[in-house]
Amino acid sequence: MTRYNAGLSEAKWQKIWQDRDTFTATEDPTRPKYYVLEMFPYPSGKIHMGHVRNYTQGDVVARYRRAKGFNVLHPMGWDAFGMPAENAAMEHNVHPAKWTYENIDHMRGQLKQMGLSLDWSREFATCDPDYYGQEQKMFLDFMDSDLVYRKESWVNWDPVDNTVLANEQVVDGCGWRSGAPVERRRLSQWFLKITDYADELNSALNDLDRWPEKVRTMQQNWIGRSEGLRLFFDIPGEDRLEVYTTRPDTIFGACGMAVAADHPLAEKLAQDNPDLQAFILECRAGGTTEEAMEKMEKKGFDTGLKAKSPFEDRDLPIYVANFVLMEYGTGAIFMSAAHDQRDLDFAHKYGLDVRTVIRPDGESDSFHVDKEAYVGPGTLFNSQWLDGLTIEAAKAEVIRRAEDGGFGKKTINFRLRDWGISRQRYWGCPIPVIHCDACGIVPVPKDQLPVKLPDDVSFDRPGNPLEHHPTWKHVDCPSCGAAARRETDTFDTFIDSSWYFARFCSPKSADPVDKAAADYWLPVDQYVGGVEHAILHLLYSRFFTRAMKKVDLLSVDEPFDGLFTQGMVCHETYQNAAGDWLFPADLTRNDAGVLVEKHNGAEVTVGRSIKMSKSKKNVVDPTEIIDQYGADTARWFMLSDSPPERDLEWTEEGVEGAWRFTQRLWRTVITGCDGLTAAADEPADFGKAAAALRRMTHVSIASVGKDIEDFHFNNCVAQIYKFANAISGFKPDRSDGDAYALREALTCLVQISAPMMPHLAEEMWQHMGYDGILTDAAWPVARPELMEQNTVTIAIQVKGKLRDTIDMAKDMDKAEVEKIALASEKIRQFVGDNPIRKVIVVPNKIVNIVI
Ligand code: ANZ
Ligand code: ZN
Repeated sequence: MTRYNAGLSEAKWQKIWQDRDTFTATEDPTRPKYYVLEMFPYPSGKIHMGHVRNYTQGDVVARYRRAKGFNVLHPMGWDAFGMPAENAAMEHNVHPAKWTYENIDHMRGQLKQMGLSLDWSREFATCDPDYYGQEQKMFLDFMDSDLVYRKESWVNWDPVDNTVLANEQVVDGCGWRSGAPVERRRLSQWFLKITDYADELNSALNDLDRWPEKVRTMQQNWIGRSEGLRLFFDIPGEDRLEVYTTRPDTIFGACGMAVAADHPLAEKLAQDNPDLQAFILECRAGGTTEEAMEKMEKKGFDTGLKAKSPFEDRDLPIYVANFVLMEYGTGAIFMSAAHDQRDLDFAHKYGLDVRTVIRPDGESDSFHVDKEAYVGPGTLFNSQWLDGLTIEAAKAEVIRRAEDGGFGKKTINFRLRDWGISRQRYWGCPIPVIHCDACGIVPVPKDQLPVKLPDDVSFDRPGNPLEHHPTWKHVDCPSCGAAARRETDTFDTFIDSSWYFARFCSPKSADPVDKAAADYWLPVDQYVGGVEHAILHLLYSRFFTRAMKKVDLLSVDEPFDGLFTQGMVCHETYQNAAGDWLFPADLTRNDAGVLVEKHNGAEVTVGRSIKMSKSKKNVVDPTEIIDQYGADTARWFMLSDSPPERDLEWTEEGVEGAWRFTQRLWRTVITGCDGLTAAADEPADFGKAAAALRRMTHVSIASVGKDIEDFHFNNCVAQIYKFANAISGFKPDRSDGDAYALREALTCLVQISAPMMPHLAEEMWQHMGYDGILTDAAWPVARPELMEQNTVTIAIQVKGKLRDTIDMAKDMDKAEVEKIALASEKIRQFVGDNPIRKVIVVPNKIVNIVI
């Protein structure tokens, strides 16, 4: 028997699928649709094992749904704008477009080798002018619909490279390239009004019941809805100060006020206070990331001003503090030292009162906070008319009195900020507006879109190449004709990935989307991707879907009905004596079986298994695996060992095991078919073994289908192993029943392994003589009546000792069971001539014969 040749067979079937346009999807309202999407890759150069895992999982779902009769859309594209292309331009002097499209060509080839059931006719890259031109058009629609605005805001500024930095480009408070400490600067930036949808984006999470709970929680925390009070404090001689608090119950514990460095009051006071001015500048150094804010030492500057507590005759000192953010709430707070750790540390540092106003149950009124703030539940005290109330009741009471007195307003606040989308970079989608001294901001007329990136740019100095370009930004104002300037900022690349799923519905449309096509395909039924995108990408896509609905491009609110987040692919790490990391491919085992470096035989230190990463070199190149073992082996291994949401440990042994199984499956089918002729019609009678095999067949169909639907691919793998063993163990006699059962089993084995190992399955299907390709065949139907266990194995005891076991029909009559038991040859030997005193029958289990 010939071995299965994965290399030949995979190329053959990939060509057949391609020639037949097997995976090209067309809208067909008469059929139910199923849209499967994996997060599209960034074209970094080559695919990695994380991609293989992600796309294999999606492909199993897509192929299964297709077999179940769905009209499946399973597209692929490229998230192609972003910094790495510009870095390549700077480091290797290659144009970002060339770098990007060459990477895409290479990676497309790699993905095609995996045998994914993708509709390549819909492919696009977000850097295609055709795509980003539509994005620009949509942005103009958003402008018309009041979803866009421009305002000054703080950015990370690299004072050496003279450029704005994205948060990711700030490493430990310094610019990633220059290494210079980052400053904050105010620049005019474009914003999308995601906060208009904050409440809805939050509440609609409850309906996303096909999303992982943890992702919904992360989004909820990010949106950060809180209910609290805006409370107004009078300051003699100044405007009243508005604070936002979620703990109005602690008002009698207030020890002082704090305002942000960018608060109007701080800015005003700084005008004739150089020390305060210096303090404000100090606050502005050190980047805008939340992490940076979290980490820094909490500092304040006493303004000398006092605010009046609204409920009692007490003055509260006002500080400018570096931990209060202007962008959150009102940019001002009252501090309650005893019930907030940050406030407590601040109070200790600056000698403010610590007034304890909440005591835990069981504590007396002498309870007081010293070093550790009390933030748990309890009862109010030291608080006049709040004394004795619970925290919740006290909050409500303070809110009521503040509103009645006209110095407060109950409010809902969100942590979510509007989305700043301006990037001072070249390799992104140009923002389609023009700045005219006479007319202000003028949108580029739609018939002049796309605003294309210029090709001739240089990266020889820091900053934005579009800004440095000699001619590109100089245009005439579309409105008055005077000399004007193009916007040189480009979009945050998260915009590109916020609507690509919609573009796939009609990738060639002359509008951002063809509404009929989008109405047919959306929402995405199953989205698969990494949990690292649990917050931003998914939230932005949810917002974009709503914004696109507002401008009448879409009809749905939510883009992704089902979401699955896959685990990572991990591998052991290796180091030589000098501590350098080593690639697994550069190692081998010596005669003693010890892992050594190939080139010098030196022993290596094996470290624990962690996520594959280039920096630790614990990576395995998918292409090498596919060349050596075939795509089906790689796919099978990806699915086999761990539940798909968990991390998977990549091992050589595991891959070899998967490869051996492809060979075994092949042998099982070839051997099984050898000389097998089975009637097309189901015979009336089946022997015991045939019935058992049929039960296995139908149980396998049902459980593998269910496990695919539930993303339990490792269980599918386990079931297919069991099923293949059962088939190998089946020795058919010459009866019609046996032949039929065997052929049925082999057919179904091939069919249910197809989503995981599509090439091998096609080859086996062809070998079995079926017409047409397996990928077009329907998923087999599991017949419930054949899945029932209708025999039981009964233990036969003589005087309490097990002497025989007999398979009998389930739920048989007791007298009948007794008769069969007594007729057994073995039992007759043990009973001999002894008179039978009693026979006890425990239904479906035991027969005990007492002699
Ligand atoms: C008084 C108070 C007493 C507070 C207490 C907390 C504990 P969340 O839940 O995140 O909404 N806060 C408000 N605006 C702020 C800003 N711009 N920068 C820094 N902190 C700010 O948190 C709301 C709480 O965070 C508010 O409630 C406020 O401090 C603080 F025992 O007010 B609290
Ligand atoms: Zn003008």
